[in-house]
Amino acid sequence: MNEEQIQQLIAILLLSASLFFAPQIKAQQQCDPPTCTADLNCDAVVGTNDLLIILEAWGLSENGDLDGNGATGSDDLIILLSHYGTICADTEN
Ligand SMILES: [Ca+2]
Ligand SMILES: [Ca+2]
Repeated sequence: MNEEQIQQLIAILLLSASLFFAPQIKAQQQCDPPTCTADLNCDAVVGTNDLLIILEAWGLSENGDLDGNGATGSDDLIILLSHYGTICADTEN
């Protein structure tokens, strides 16, 4: 499987995931900058809502940009997945 096929597979998986989750969960507002890596909506957890932000921004905007290249794509998804489930420490303390 070459890189293009992998990207297409990822896109299909993302579309499936967004269709599955969209009726139940709407992406939350974003914070800038994130309080911890990949926590795009600053709810102190790296999870579904952060994934939705990436899905909505995929190829369209930098809203889900995690690697700082100015676009949202597979590299950002990989970063999010590597942190998925992380409970962020309270940065206020
Ligand atoms: Ca989050
Ligand atoms: Ca990026």
